Amino acid sequence: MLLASLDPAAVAAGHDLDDAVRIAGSTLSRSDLVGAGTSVAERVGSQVGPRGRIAVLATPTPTTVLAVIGCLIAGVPVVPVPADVGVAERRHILTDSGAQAWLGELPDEPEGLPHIPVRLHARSWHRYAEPPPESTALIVYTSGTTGPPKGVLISRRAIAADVDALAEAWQWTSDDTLVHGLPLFHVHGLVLGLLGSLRIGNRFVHTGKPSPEAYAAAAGSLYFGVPTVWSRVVRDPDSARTLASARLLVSGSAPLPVPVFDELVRLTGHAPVERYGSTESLITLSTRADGERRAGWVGTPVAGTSTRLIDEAGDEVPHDGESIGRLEVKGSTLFDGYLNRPDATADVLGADGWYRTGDVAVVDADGMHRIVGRESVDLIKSGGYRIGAGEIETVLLGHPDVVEAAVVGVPDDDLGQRIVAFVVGVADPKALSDFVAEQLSVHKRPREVRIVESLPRNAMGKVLKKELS
Ligand code: MCA
Ligand code: AMP
Repeated sequence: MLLASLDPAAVAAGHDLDDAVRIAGSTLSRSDLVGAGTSVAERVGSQVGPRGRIAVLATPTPTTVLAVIGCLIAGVPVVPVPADVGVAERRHILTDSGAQAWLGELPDEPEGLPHIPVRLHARSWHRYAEPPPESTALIVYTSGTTGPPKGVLISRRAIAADVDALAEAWQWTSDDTLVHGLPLFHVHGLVLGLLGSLRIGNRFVHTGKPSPEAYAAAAGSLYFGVPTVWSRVVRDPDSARTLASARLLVSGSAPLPVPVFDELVRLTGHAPVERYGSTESLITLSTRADGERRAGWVGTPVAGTSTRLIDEAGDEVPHDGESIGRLEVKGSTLFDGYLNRPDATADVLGADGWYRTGDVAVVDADGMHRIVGRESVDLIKSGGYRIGAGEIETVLLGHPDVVEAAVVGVPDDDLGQRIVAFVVGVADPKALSDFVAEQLSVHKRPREVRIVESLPRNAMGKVLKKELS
């Protein structure tokens, strides 16, 4: 069973847990999750049927938790919609996914879709058969270098395989209390944090905004964060020291700067576990609870996963800790393609099962991996969010005051990369930034808009992004 701790028979037989999930000031027991989640499943099943797809505005609330659990019980794929989504991105996600209804929280503008409410106090004890492992659990929208976000088809099998592999690497058990304050519309917060906890059966605490104080107050044993969170934690030494009582601190979604790693060691006594992955592959590399944790390195393949490094000629690169190659991964945690996009799927997923990650890496003789960078400057990681320069440029070019636009990620101590837009035109920078936030989502808004006379271009007319910073 995917959500193994929510087995109705086991819960009825006394394997309950009073505080299985704590989120937004509410506490839900396992029997609350089973009873209310099954009631959601009944409604979803009767309104959209097993071939349906359901949009969930993924705010960090009990409603969202029950909406996701209900769909997973019913076997109906969930389309998590970013909580801070804007107009154009919301329309794109709804149209592309073919979602038939909103479940749970409602956005300002439902775009004509019906609404299925989540009733927190409703209960059903109907027993559903477990949907097939190959069926789609989630369709998670993620940015590419160009065009609007693509829907990544994630199966139940991939989620189960990844959580089990990470449990083995991190010695993650039902005795843990897992804490994070990450969004529930991406793999890190939703798949690893929430669904992982419901599979393993540990207590799960969502802190709301992932501030150092909130992490310190949560008294967890296992903490997840993106590097921006950890860098904020080490800048608050009192909160950081409180985390000394934890068992394991885990960082991922973007490179953890070495000084932040070192400060975590100094203040908490813990060398953080670093792990690497993507929406398409889930988490494929990690250092281990019982192994070396080396600053700047993301570990070895998790159980069921293999990797290879490929050079320009398509040959394998030696594992000598220095030779750089394109990282490819293969295994049971991979996605089943992009929804409606066989072309884009074929670009990254070979018939031989290797997924081309778009990242470049080195591997040492012990199989330890270091991510060196990305192949494309057009994929930006800011605060752990993956953002395509192209989608922001398209929105900016749709503004009447903009003649030309180029978007880059500039190194930033707090966010890893900061989104900066270079714009030719007579425009108000703040208005342009707000325009992107309204159309795409708040976290995609440029931190800076610089109005320039012209953009540097090569002889072919292509913008020279490396000259913009
Ligand atoms: C920001 N603000 C602004 C502007 N920029 N206001 C006006 N104009 C601007 N240009 C506002 C924000 O809305 C926010 O307001 C406040 O300023 C602080 O913003 P910020 O610095 O962004 O901090 P934050 O809102 O606290 O966000 C930092 C964060 C966040 C919490 C680290 O970036 C985050 O949650 N990141 C996680 C992303 C993630 O989960 N990625 C995983 C992808 P206000 O305070 O009012 O809100 S999955 C993945 O990558 C794979 C599978 C993997 O490996 O995990
Ligand atoms: P996303 O689709 O949001 O899951 O982003 C996936 C991308 O995040 C990867 O292809 C990497 O570029 C980056 N990433 C994830 N984890 C790490 C890490 N530990 N170190 C460096 N980059 C990472």
